[in-house]
Amino acid sequence: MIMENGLSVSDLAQFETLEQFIIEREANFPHSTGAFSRLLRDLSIAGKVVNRDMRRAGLVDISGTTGEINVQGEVQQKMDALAHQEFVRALRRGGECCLIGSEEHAEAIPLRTNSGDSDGEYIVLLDPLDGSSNIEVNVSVGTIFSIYRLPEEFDEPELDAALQPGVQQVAAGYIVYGSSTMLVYTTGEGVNGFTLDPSIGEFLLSHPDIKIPKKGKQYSINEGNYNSFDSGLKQYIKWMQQNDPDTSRPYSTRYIGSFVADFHRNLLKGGLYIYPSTSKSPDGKLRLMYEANPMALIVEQAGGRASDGRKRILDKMPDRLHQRTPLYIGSDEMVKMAEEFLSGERTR
Ligand code: AHM
Ligand code: MG
Repeated sequence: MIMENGLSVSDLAQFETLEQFIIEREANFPHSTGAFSRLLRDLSIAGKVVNRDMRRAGLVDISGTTGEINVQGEVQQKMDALAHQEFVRALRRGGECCLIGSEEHAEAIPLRTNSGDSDGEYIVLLDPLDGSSNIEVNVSVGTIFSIYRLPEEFDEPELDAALQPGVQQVAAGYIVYGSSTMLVYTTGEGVNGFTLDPSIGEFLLSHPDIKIPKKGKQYSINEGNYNSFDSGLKQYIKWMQQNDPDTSRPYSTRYIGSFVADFHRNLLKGGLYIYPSTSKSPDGKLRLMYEANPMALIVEQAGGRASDGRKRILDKMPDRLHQRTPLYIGSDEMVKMAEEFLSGERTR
């Protein structure tokens, strides 16, 4: 039988669903309670809801701004607010999460109440919709999530429980709403990517065990800010632009302005994404806890590297939920070379 999308039922049967994959992995841990699997299921369900809403943006009144300014001082898009609500709702309903930190909410959101509506042991930090100003112009956007366990010393979930370095993440992932919708995640044992088949509403394993090439030929940075980059970074950019066929230079610039989309492309093809400190944003623009850390865990699990230019992202000790960090992330050799230029060890 041929389905609407041209795939036959037997084609689809070749693919493992996200749910099957999670259950199989869980079976490797004999004492697992299934809570973590249910948490991932809740996140994937929210992702499907956001995906559905986004596919109708432009037809129904969900694109454009809410007129509010979010905690970052940025204009909040209606889809930002909607995506935040969908993830909070799914996590609250699912019961496995005790604390949420979201880009769209100033404070951490505890899910345990006096009525004890959740005994969840997991903390989820997320950017519900990254790059959302791109929705109006039909460019890919994404959700990024980071998962920690509630440390034993905390009886009740509170912000301090979430302020753990990225190396303590138990899992991290993103959903890219692009020409197709993909969920990519890691639990610290490699990285796997699942493509949403809209005809059956399931994420199917399409990219098993993703590895990022050691070096690439593309770099992603907002070069409009060039004048405020530090001199090491300017030298590195000039190096990437030089003509040298032996090292495949000049490299190409690819910058969508949607971190998840830029990261996803670089992960599959090799490349480097940079959001450095600039005079306007001395600490960089991206947020450590729900943008840099989860992507850093994914990139390292795929064989790549993530740093703030000097230090490994995953080792940074956070002091607040919405903390920013400069970010150099992608192919191992490209990030290392950036660090060499920034330290002055290399000038050309
Ligand atoms: P957001 O979380 O408010 O959407 O901001 C993050 C976005 C990233 O997706 C993107 O890479 C970056 O901001 C683009 O910033 P700029 O326009 O300064 O280049
Ligand atoms: Mg963001």
